[in-house]
Order: sequence, then C-alpha cells, then structure tokens
Amino acid sequence: MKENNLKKVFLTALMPLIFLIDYSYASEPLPWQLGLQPPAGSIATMANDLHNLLLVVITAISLFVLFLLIYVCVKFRADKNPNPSKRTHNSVLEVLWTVIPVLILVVIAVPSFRLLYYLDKQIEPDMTIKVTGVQWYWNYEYPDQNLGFDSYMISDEDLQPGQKRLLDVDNPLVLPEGSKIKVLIAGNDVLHSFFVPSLAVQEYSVPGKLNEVWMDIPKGEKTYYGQCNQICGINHSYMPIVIKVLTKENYETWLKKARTEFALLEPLSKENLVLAEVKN
Ligand SMILES: [Cu+2]
Repeated sequence: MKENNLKKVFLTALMPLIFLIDYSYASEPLPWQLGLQPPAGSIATMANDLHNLLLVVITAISLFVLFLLIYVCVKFRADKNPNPSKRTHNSVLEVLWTVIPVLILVVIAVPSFRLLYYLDKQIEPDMTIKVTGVQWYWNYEYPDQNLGFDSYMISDEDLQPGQKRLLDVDNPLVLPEGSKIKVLIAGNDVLHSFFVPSLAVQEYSVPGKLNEVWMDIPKGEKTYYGQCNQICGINHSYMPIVIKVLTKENYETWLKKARTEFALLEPLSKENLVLAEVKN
C-alpha cells in the first residue's frame, strides 16, 4: 500500500516532465501548457522572440512599480510623518520618468516594426492557396491545381483512436515542406479568422473582401493545428484548421490522388486572383 502511494507520488512528480517532452513537439494546445506553442518557421520565430522580449520588459516594469508602491507605503506612512512634505514637483524626476519610458518604447518598437514589415512584405511564393471561411467549416482551393475541398471537424461520435477531439478534420490543408505559401482569405457569410498559432499566422476572413497573408512552412513532416478565432456563430468552436505538411515527394503523391478526388468542375474564377494582383 505504502509502496503504491510512493509510486503515485513519483509519477505525479514526473508529470510536468512528460508535458515538457510532449510540448517540444507540439503544434497544438496541450493541457497545462504555459507560454506560446513552439514557433515553426521564420514568422513564428520572430513573433516568439518579440513575445519573450516583451515578457522581460513587462515583468521588470511591474516589479519596479510594485517595489515603489511598497517603498512609499512603508517610508511615508502617516505615523512616521506627522508633518507631511508639501513638495509638488521635482524636475530631474519628471524628466527621467518621461525619457525612460520613451526609451523603453523605442526598444520595443524596433523588433515590433521589423516583424510587422516582414509580415507585410511581398514574397516570391512557391504556391498560392485560397481559404474561405464558411459557417462552420473551411474551404480550401488550390488555384494552380484547379482543385478544392471542404474541411469539416470530425465530430465526437466519429472520432478514431489517435484523433484529436475538436481539432482533427476530415480533409486537412496539405502543403509541401520548406515552402512559402501565399494565402488569399475570403469569407462566405460572416467574419471568421484563420489562425494557426505555431506558424504565427492570423488573418480575418471577411465577406466581400480578399485578405492576403503568407506562411513560412518549415522543413519536416508535421501537422499544425489552428482554429477560427473570430466568434462567428453557434458552431464557432467546431471549425478547426489542420495543416498537414508533407515532404515534396509525398505531397506530389497526395496531389495526384487529390486531382481525381477534389477536382473542380470548372476552372476557379480568376476574379479573386486578379483582385489580389490589383491589391499588390
Ligand atoms: Cu468561424
């Protein structure tokens, strides 16, 4: 009995370690997860670095303000200061508390703008994908291949062993590894949002408007999970995003199969693509 308890304590103590091990490979949210999902690709790496910098800055500022408050409460408490000071200003202090925050903002602004312009820059894409948000699923189109399909979440009753509840879908978006993907995002009915945290990609899907973003897909076969993150109605939480990244060879094999399975009857309207060109 005692031994059993010891075993339990030992295993419980090991639990965080198990999460840590799992965490390093994850591209989806995990129980008890702390921090962001591990970054994949250049965009996510830059976003992660900025997040880590901000975390240091905000922690230092919070601790400093907390220290000042405690210091003031203790040093200038009423029973120690029967005749309170009548001082109204101190020039040196006023200059300091203006200049130092400005310097902090400049330090934050540099990597922040760098990331913003990196996201906005015109890339030479390896391929283009069109994503349409629909109540409540995603539609993916490959304009260059003239194929397209819907991607629905797998409901609880159809879930196979190993599939992730509320995250896995019937037809994931399949992409080749080590590629830059231009993503055109449209909306069919209401606002949705295409959000894949581990790739640091988020763009609104707006009816009547074509948004554009790009994804930097790193090398290696992996599945990235995301979700619609714009409240879009009753089944908002049931339209996950799954991006399955394959090696170039496996992607070609998939493409061959997809061409017969998901071929569009008529060529995809070039209207949207022309729109995107005009925007550029
Ligand atoms: Cu949605």
